[in-house]
Amino acid sequence: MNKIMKTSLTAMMLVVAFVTINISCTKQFDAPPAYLAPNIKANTTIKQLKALHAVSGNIDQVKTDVIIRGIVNADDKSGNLFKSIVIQDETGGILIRMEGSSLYTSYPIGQEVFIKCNGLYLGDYNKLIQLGGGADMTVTPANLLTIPSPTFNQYIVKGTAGNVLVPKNVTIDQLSTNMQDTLQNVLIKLNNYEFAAADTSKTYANASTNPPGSANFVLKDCSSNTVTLRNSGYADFAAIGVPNGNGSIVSVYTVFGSTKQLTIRDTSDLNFNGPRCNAGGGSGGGGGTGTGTGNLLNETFESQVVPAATPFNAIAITDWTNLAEAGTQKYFARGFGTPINKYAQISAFGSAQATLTSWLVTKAVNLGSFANKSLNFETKAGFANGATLKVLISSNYTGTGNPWATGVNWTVLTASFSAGSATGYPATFTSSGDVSLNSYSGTIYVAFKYEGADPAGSASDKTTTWQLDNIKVSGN
Ligand SMILES: [Ca+2]
Repeated sequence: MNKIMKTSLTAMMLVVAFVTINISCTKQFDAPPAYLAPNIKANTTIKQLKALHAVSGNIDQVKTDVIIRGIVNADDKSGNLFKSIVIQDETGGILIRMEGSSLYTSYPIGQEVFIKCNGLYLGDYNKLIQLGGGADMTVTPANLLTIPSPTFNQYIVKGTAGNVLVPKNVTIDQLSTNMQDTLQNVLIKLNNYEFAAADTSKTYANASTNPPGSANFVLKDCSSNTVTLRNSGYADFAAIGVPNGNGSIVSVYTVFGSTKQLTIRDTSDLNFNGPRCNAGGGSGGGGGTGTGTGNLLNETFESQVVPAATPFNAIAITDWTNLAEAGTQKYFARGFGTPINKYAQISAFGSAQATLTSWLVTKAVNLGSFANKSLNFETKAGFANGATLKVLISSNYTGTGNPWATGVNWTVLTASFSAGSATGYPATFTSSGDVSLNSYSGTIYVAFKYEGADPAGSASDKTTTWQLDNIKVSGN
């Protein structure tokens, strides 16, 4: 090739490169970068991988090109898990031991991961199978080590984010302590459980001891079936009082030897707000015992899945109601910041709906026999131009159907709301203050009602974006 040809070829390549850069820059202003699926496929199920670890106490190194795929069902965000995440596929689940903290910033709940297992190690902690990065053979039984953080990208490839896992509805009899049980490390839901009466004034764990202590609770159902709930003293909910009613619990199913054990991600995994097993016909049965501080509802929205870009997910919490009375817009799970804080968000902005009225209603809250009961929540109003958010309470809503149906009585509660910013978002959330619920007893529902408008033109717009977080009902 002569020199002139070389020069013109280089010039042409520069032109091509310039055009390419220019196109990609323009594109990024229009839309978020397209998601590129990783060029990797699983060749082994989690069940098949676990079968390579047949004897409890052994350490088995994976020596072939095994690739598994799973969705993260639990991470270390609340601190209840430490240096680990849990993933599941259609065949089972497995705990992944990983070095480092705040793993959830890279591997949050809902994240799809592919793991290249060649060179990694399988072991078990009292029969709960785990995948790790090494083995300490100097102790008996040998100790499975974490995957070192500099090698995360060598072994773990991230796929799609924001996958929604629906917990499997199971009964206690379906759970076994066999090491190869396919429900171990899988997200499950048990119904009609409650804390023992003697435990109802306790906190989730012992946060105030040094070091903080974990706590085991024996949960029981109304037929005297039992299951152990284990909470870490390092969990950010360790100091919160346990709920006192009866209901469903979502958790990752684990074992400790021959004990069936549950691991929750956050307190929102428990929905113990119904009447207790032996509530009888007495008034207020099923509520708090009146001792200690009762945490009757605590919704932080942290278990919601928030993808990096649209489409976002409508708020979906067991036994909550998220419906539009006029228009079609629902409350969405959104988040902001690093690490991300998640909340509920509603806005008529860009909806082109002349009238928008949307309801977000909590699950049933049993106020029990506490003398003092109060509601707290936090709001932030962005680009405020008149759309309102109100908080209401009902004693006769049933938890299903339209909250605005004839015969359902709602009372507007007085609370402090974000004053809002007309040009953006306020820097901080505004606390509602303690809203007294002392004139209420028994089962109640709390609703947030958004009223906005996005008609043709902009003169009558009421499109304020409201953000809502940390909804708490407590008693003492
Ligand atoms: Ca939150």
